[in-house]
Amino acid sequence: PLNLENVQGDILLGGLPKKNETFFLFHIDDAHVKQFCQSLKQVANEISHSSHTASARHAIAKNDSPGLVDLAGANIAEPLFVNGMKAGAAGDSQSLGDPLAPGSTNQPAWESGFTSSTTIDGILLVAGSSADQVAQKMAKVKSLFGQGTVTEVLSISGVVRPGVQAGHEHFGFDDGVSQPGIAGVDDNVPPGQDTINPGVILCNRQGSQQQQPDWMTDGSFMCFRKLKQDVPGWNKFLVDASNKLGTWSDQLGARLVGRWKSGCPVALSPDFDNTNIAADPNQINNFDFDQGSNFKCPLGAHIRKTNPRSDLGPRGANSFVSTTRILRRGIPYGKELSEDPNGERGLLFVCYQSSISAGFAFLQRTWANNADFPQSGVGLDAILGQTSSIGDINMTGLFPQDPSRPLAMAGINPFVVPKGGEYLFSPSMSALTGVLSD
Ligand code: N7H
Repeated sequence: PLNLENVQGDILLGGLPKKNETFFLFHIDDAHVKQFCQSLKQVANEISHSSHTASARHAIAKNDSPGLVDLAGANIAEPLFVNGMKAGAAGDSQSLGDPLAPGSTNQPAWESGFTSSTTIDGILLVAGSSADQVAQKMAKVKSLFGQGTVTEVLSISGVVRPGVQAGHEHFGFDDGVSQPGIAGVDDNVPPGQDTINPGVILCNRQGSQQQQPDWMTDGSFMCFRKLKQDVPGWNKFLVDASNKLGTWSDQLGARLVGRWKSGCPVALSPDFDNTNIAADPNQINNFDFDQGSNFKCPLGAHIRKTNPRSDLGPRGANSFVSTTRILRRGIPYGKELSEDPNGERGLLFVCYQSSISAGFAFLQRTWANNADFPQSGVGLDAILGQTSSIGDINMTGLFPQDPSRPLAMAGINPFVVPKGGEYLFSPSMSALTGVLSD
């Protein structure tokens, strides 16, 4: 049976409450791997597991480090993790479709920390109820790493949006609405929220797609992406395009996402934002898509691309769609548009899964970036869809009155731009205090 206390706190049971969160991305000094590993025992004492509700939590995840490769012994059956998200022939940024840096054939147009030659070997994440609390806790945990064992590559902080926007991402949509329930972990999963096998999220459990070395049992791969959002560009596009096309900006936005800003699904309320539906946990996820049709929800809407529900056949824990599910644990970053009109903002996207190739990378490459999924000619995912060259985005099905009418987002840049990221691994608590620190 699952031992929840063996699983790090950000993964199951909705993660832990977070208002502020800092991600410390570090390199492990080659000459000090042993000391680093020894310090993990102390660090693990500060790490919360799923059955705690402490307000701080940390994930240690290492990629590329000589230490982990040694410890792993046997091969890790996830080449995306082994090779990393980084640039270059072996890295995954190209296959994800991340736009290339000007003049480069293999370097993504990421911010410098993520392309630095100092590799990201691990990430420590601390969350809490204020920036001060997080800073203090981070300083404490960092002090537990042995002297000279780690160097900072990047430190990135996120913050939940203020007031009524709490829980909403920067385009204004309620986020974290649809998450799968985990069999044996989540009780009373509301209707429409599928229950998936624990092995879709945790390694070597029922439903895992890959067999990993024993020490990885109950760990989970973490995908981290810094995604910049062009909020004024998105808002302007919605107004301009909806004026031209005879709809209004909120409806166009809702149809591109598949939900209104409140979280109400367009599949249940195609014509207006029904906040009663959004407020009712028994309704907000209780829908399917009209198979093959886009009358209520466009086939290319973000939530239909990333969770096609019944589009591919009957739902249920053993359906194909259930093997692609992820647990999303991201947080917005950057100031409010009203406070800092020229500042950068977006989403520090985090998700957990037992297989990156079946989870995040599959959703991005095979569905979001595929103009012919779930049906020929529906276009890229308007939020996430990308090809390595920034091009036009075309979608059909945006207009309930005339579903074959195309919307061409011609000549504009996508509104979500990747700034960097990495594939990491969050080991179980017993691996942290045992095999990884011995
Ligand atoms: Fe998405 N958005 O604000 O438009 N996402 N997402 N996402 N997303 C969802 O159900 C958004 C991103 C998924 O089960 C909602 O929580 C933005 C990545 C999945 O019905 C909204 C960004 C990936 C779901 C957004 C972003 C996904 C989902 C609806 C980047 C993985 C659940 C609210 C800046 C590859 C689908 C909710 C389901 C929902 C937005 C990123 C995947 C509003 C702005 C990178 C699986």
